[in-house]
Amino acid sequence: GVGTGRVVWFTGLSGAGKSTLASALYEELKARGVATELLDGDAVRENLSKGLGFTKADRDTNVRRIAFVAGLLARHGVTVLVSAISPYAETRREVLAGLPNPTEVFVDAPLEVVTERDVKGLYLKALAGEIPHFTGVSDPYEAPEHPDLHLRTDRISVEEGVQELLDHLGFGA
Ligand code: GGZ
Repeated sequence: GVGTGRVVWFTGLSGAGKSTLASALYEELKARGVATELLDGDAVRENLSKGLGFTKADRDTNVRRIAFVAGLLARHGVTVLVSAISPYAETRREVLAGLPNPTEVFVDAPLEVVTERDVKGLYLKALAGEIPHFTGVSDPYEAPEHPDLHLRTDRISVEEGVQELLDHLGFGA
């Protein structure tokens, strides 16, 4: 391949902090002159995956599209940061296995914590039965059993999480 591309794949519940960590890492890498790109669930669903819903089939399609683009970029030397719930372990395993230098990051906060945070009010609606197929409430989330990195966002700050990521990825201090 061209250069030293890689894919850092953030998986976890809605509100666990995937996008926050991925965008903070993105800024840090950019500041260090690293060619980097961010594929965020929200932006992807407005563009690349517009029209897809939250059935298993649609989520898997979304995840495979993201992985396809991530692979193209990574093979041209880009450090690609993916932020998507990607709730199905087997689908994650399959797509990550096809990507160059993959790192699976489990962005983990207990359901009680994300429900309490409820940044977008989605958990309240989901618990009221107003959102069918809501991850963690009425739809599965299969946590990674052996992630490359496991970040408990209810226990560490964004800054600490970014530092762990930088250390793990070999960007040092
Ligand atoms: C989960 C949902 C749902 C349902 C809308 N289940 O916290 P958010 O709001 O900004 O991020 C969530 C996003 C999930 O999209 P992903 O592409 O990451 O999901 S997947 O990887 O499973 O394809 C959430 C919002 O969309 N959202 N409905 N039913 N999250």
